[in-house]
Amino acid sequence: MHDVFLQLGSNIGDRKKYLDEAVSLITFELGLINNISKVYESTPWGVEGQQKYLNQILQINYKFEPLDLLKSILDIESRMGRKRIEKWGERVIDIDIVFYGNEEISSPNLTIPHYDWKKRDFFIACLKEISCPFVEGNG
Ligand code: PH2
Ligand code: MG
Ligand code: MG
Repeated sequence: MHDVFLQLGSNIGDRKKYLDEAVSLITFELGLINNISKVYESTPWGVEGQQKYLNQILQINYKFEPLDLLKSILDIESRMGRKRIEKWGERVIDIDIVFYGNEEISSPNLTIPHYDWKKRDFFIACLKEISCPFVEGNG
């Protein structure tokens, strides 16, 4: 089993409903949720003129390989109506892999840990709340 941290984000439409839907799909299709943070509202990072985000991080036990996880996540995002029009465009749902155990992966389609997690307050807040061992001061 792999100890995986996923971050959810939504900044269009009924944001809370989208987070909740993602949480159920993840539970049924990817693995049992061990821990889940509160929902945080945050200012869009790196982009202007968009609605605020709701963000949340959850920790699951995942059985398969990182690329299997990526494929399943992209499939859930697209079934939930995610349209990829521009980089950092508004989105009904974004599911990012933050940590996949201790693994470090740098491939064209996948970077683990998430390339930017240390810079974004909303990642740190959620990770600290659920005592993520990969964050300094925790574990
Ligand atoms: N995700 C982005 C870009 N900017 N800002 C916030 N507050 N929350 C996000 O999840 C987020 C963002 C790209 O994935
Ligand atoms: Mg993202
Ligand atoms: Mg993403």
